[in-house]
Amino acid sequence: MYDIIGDIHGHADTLEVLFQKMGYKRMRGVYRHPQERKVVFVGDFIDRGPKIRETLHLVRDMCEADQALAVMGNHEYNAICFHTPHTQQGGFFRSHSVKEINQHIETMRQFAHFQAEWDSFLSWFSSLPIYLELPDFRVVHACWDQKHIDWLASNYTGMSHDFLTLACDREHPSNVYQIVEETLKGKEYRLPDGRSFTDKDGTVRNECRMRWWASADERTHFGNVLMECPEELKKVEVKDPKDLLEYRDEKPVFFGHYWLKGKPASTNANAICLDYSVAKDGILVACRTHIDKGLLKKEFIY
Ligand SMILES: [Mn+2]
Repeated sequence: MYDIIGDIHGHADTLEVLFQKMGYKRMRGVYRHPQERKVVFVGDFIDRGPKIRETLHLVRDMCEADQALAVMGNHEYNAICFHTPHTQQGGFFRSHSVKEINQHIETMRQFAHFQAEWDSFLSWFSSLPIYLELPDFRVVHACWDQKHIDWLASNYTGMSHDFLTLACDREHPSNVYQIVEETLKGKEYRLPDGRSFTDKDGTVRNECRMRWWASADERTHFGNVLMECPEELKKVEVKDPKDLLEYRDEKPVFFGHYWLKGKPASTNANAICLDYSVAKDGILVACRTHIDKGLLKKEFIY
């Protein structure tokens, strides 16, 4: 069975402590579990933290030794776009303006003398799946919307130049931009009545991230449904919560991405976030799974 691990963002030492807590031992250069458990990583290995190279080696080595699976996070996707030249339009698939550079600069600094190694990680990022549908559960970095997953299942064959051209064109009628953005970065909800708010970086926004995993009985007010909900909307009732995406499937889905705070707890037993902000004074969280009488049992380890 599997241990699913949340967003790491370069915190390799914390990752090694977690491996040891879970009984993994380094053998023949790679962390392995004596009872042949395997790891699934939910993506976001790079940017922000102090040991990005070490994290990438730990994670990729486990994947290549068949001890782990991994999905792509938005930071790996952004890195692919940042470093791939857009041959039709010039420049790169991701803009190189101040905001994008700042998000990625820690990774570049740590790879300053390791260009060939970085190139090999970039091509590894491109090989990562966008989601995993395993027999007992699912994994995605930010959002499992079945209609997006269905589209990817029948159309996605890799991060080719053609695919990036579509995925980075927000005006293109194909909707590929939205499919990739929402799956890797989450769903946003447009605030009602033309409202907006100023976020912590001073950016004025008229959309908020949705807690698409929230259980039905929690979805009463905007304060329960939106992340970073503007104060004045918190007590406003959601008129038709059924219209918002909600995860109702029996098969559990694990994801990361949302910078949750505090101790791990899931409000929906079938949609479990494992990102508890290790890169912002939080903790790195794993979920240990096993099958008991046909049901998937879960236990947080941190
Ligand atoms: Mn993320």
